[in-house]
Amino acid sequence: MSASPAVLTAALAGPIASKADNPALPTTPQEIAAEAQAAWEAGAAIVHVHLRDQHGKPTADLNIARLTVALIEERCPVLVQLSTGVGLSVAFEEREQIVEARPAMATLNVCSMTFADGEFRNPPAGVRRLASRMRELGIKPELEIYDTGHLDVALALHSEGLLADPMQFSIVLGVRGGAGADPENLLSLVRRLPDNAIWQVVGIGRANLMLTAIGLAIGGNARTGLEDTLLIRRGEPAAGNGPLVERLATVARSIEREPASLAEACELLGVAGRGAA
Ligand code: KMH
Ligand code: ZN
Repeated sequence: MSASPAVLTAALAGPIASKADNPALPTTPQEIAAEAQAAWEAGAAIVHVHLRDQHGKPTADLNIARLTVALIEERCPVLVQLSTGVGLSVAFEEREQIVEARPAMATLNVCSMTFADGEFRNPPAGVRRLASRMRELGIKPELEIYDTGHLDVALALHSEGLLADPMQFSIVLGVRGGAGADPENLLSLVRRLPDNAIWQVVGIGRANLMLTAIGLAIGGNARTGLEDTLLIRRGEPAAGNGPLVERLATVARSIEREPASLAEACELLGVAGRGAA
């Protein structure tokens, strides 16, 4: 019996790095769409997208969001997951508006936390409001879990009826302020997930490859991309998201987990795609 397909996600740019850190980092809607296509062709079923304004700063501008989603959709049928994390400098009330661009998926960060040198504010009332709006719009939440307490808060939201099954978790390891990039942290979080949960590993920085490989080996899905690691290996900047996804797809295949097709990813996540298998 072959193992289940692995849903691969490409986090194309994130809100923090700039082209000075890696010239391949996409920041305009056109560049983001081109990178989404490269990630799709390399095996990603989902692209996780942060938006930038004309100065390269994180933005929740709905026109930019709508344009970016449309440009991606013109190029390929990959599922678009917009980040409601946006960037640490953007107020929660602006960030939550992003779901009005009606992506298939969007992130839901359930707790406030120290995030490297900044503060990531996710106030309880705002999180409830956003979860409820996403449920109303049929947008699948990607539940970003940076530590064990975040998982407990997500489960409480589920008990309140704000999150539909199956819950989809990103276990994020390696953010300073959250759980460290350590396999033991991964295992302890995975053990606490509900039985029917779907999950992926997000490994920030140098441990990206090691943590995503472990996650795939123990039955999870995995994310990579320039948001998570600017380097493809020590000292070598990644040439784009395509090569990072290609490498992750190779890891998945080598342990008999084919990258999930769009149809397989949609079925697993309970998300409506746009046709192609
Ligand atoms: N970089 C942070 C603002 C998300 O995409 O929802 C957290 C973040 C989470 O990127
Ligand atoms: Zn993100």
